Amino acid sequence: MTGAALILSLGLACEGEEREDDDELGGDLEEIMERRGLTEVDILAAAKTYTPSGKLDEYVLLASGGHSGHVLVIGVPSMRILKYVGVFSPEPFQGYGMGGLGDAILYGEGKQRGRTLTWGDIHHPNLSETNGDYDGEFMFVNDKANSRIAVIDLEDFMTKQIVTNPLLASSHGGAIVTPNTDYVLEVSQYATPLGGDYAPLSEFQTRYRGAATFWKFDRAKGRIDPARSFSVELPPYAQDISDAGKFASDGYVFVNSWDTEMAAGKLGEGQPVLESGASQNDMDYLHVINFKKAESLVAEGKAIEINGMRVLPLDVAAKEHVLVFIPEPKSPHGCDVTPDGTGIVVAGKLDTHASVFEFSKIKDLIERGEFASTDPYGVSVLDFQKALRGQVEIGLGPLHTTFDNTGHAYTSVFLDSTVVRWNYTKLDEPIQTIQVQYNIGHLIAAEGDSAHPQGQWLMAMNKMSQDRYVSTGPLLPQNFQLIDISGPTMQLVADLPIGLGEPHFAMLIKADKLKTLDFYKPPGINPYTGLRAEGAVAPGQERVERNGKKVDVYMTVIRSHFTPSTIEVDEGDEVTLHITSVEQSRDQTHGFAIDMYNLSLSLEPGRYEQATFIADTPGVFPFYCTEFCSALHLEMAGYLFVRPKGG
Ligand code: K7E
Ligand code: CUA
Repeated sequence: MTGAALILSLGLACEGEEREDDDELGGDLEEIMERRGLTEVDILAAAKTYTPSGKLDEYVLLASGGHSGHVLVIGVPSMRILKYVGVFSPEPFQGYGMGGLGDAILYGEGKQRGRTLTWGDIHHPNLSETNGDYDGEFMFVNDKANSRIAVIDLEDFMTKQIVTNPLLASSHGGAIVTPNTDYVLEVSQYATPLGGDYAPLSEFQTRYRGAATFWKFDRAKGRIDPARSFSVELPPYAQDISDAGKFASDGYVFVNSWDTEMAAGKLGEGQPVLESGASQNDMDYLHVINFKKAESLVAEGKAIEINGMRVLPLDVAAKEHVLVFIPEPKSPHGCDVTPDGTGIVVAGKLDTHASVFEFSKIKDLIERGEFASTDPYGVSVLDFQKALRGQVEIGLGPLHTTFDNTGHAYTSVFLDSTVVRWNYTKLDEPIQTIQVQYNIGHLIAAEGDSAHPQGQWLMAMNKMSQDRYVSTGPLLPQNFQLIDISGPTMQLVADLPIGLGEPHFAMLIKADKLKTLDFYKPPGINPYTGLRAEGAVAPGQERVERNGKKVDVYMTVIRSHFTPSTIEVDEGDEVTLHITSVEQSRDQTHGFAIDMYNLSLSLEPGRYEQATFIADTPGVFPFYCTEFCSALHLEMAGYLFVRPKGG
C-alpha cells in the first residue's frame, strides 16, 4: 500500500480535497514508517493525538507536580505542556514567591507553625464542582508533607490562598471537594498528637490521633474560611485517600485507613517494622463520616477547640454515628465513589480485588443500628458482607479507580502495570486489560470523578519509566500515558515524560469549561485580590516619593520602557516598587528583574506588582525586562543607583 493509500484507508484525507503528491508533502509515508519502524497502529495513535500547530486541545489535564510543589497544566490529546503553576514552591516565571505580592501567600499564609516553607508535596488536585460536575472555577491541592491546602483560581491559574492545618503533621486524603464545593476535605495520614503536642510512642493509642478537616469554601470570595471550618477526630489508624459522596450519598465522605493494627505505635519495641506490622490484619477500616451531622453537632457546641480549630471529639463522633467503620480488605489505597453516588470502590494494595460497597446498604445498617462490633475507641463497625455490593478480581496491587460515561470503571494495578476496565454495576469478569509502562499509580478519565464522566480519554500516571526515554542519569522521569477509551478496545496512544517529582493524581476537564482572563483590566489589578491596587498609577502619574528613609517608586511598564527608568536612593533606604503594567493587549507580558535582590516579577498585561527591599548594598544595579516582549526588548531596562553612606 502506498503512503497516500494508507492515509485514505485511515480516513485522514478529506473528501473532495485534492491529494498532493508525496513529494510535495515532503516525503513518502510508507518510506517514513519503514525508516522509523512505525506500524499502522502507531500511525492511528498519532492521528488521534497529533494536534497541528494552531489547533487547540479539547481537554486540559491539571496534574499534581508532587514534591516539586507545582501543578502541571497539560493539553489533551496533544500532551503539550501549557503551564507550571507555583503553589507551594516559588515559581519565577509567574513571579510567585520571588519578592512580589505572592510572597504574602507562600511565605505568609503558607507558614506552618511559624516556619517558612519553600516546598510542598502535592498529591490530589480537585476541581470545584456544582451539583457534582466540574464548573471550571477553582482547583484545590493538598500538601501531604506539611498538611496544607491551596486554592488556585482558574481565571488566571494562580495560587490565591494557602491554609495550614493546625491539628495535623501530615495529610493525604485531600483536597477532596463536596458536590457543591461547600467543603474541601483534608484527612490526616501519619498519626501524631493533635495540634503539635509531644507524646512518647508508648502513648500512641491514647494520645496519637488522626482527623478529617472540613475546610469551608466561600465561593463568593473564592477563598477558604478557616473560622467556619471544623474537624472530626479519628483514631490513629493511618487514614488514606478519601472521596465525597454525591446524590444519595451526599453529606458523607469515605476515608480509607491502613494501620488499624496501630503498628506505628510499636515502632520502638522491636516489633515488626511499619510495613509488615500494618499488614497483619486481613481487614482495615473504611471510615464513613456523616459530615452533615458533624456540622450540626459542631454548631450545637459539641466541639472542642484546638489551635483555633473546632474539633468534634472521637467519643462524640462514635456515639452519634458521625463516624462508622466498614471492614475493607487489607491495606487499601484507592477509595472512589461511583458517578451516581451509589457505590464506593475500594482497592487494596495487598488484595487482588476491587470491592464495591453499596451506600444504600450502609445507610440502612446504620439507621437500623445493625452493627457487627465496636472498635477499641467505641466506633461501631458494620458487617463487611452486609455492606458489600460485590467484588471483582482485578489483579496484583489494584490502587485507584476512575469512571467513564458507559458504566465502566477503570482500576490502576500497580504490580501488574495495567489498567483494567470492568463494569461497576454488573461486577462480572473484567472486560479488558491494557499494559502500561510501568507501575501505575493514579489514573483519571475525562471528568472521571464527576457526576458526568465524559469517557474518551484516560490518563495513566505511571511511577516508573525505566526504558521509555533517553537516559538522564539515575533520576528518571515518571511516565504519563494517554489511553483512548472511546471504543470497545482501549488503545495506548501517547507518552509524556514528567521530569518533576512525583505526580500523583490529576483532573481532566473539558477545555471549554475554563473561562480564563485574557488580561487584567483596567490596568493596575492586584491578581491576589482581583481589585485595582492602591499603588497603581496611570501613564503620567509615575513618580518617586521620599519619606525619611522610605522611598516609594510608582512605575508603569509598556513596550518597551519602564517609567521611571532610573531610581536613586541612599544606602539603607527601604525601597518599595509599585509597578503597573498599562498594557491592555493579550500576551504582552513584561517582567522585572534586578541584579542581586532575588527579585523576579511577572507583569502580565494590566497586572500590578509590588516589592519592598532594603537597599543595603551601595552600587549600580541594572534592572531589566525578563520577557522578550518586542524588538526593543533588550532596551527595556534601567538602573537603580544606591549612593554609599556619607558618599
Ligand atoms: Cu500517590 Cu493518591 Cu498520594 Cu495513590 S497517592 S498513587
Ligand atoms: Cu518588556 Cu521585554
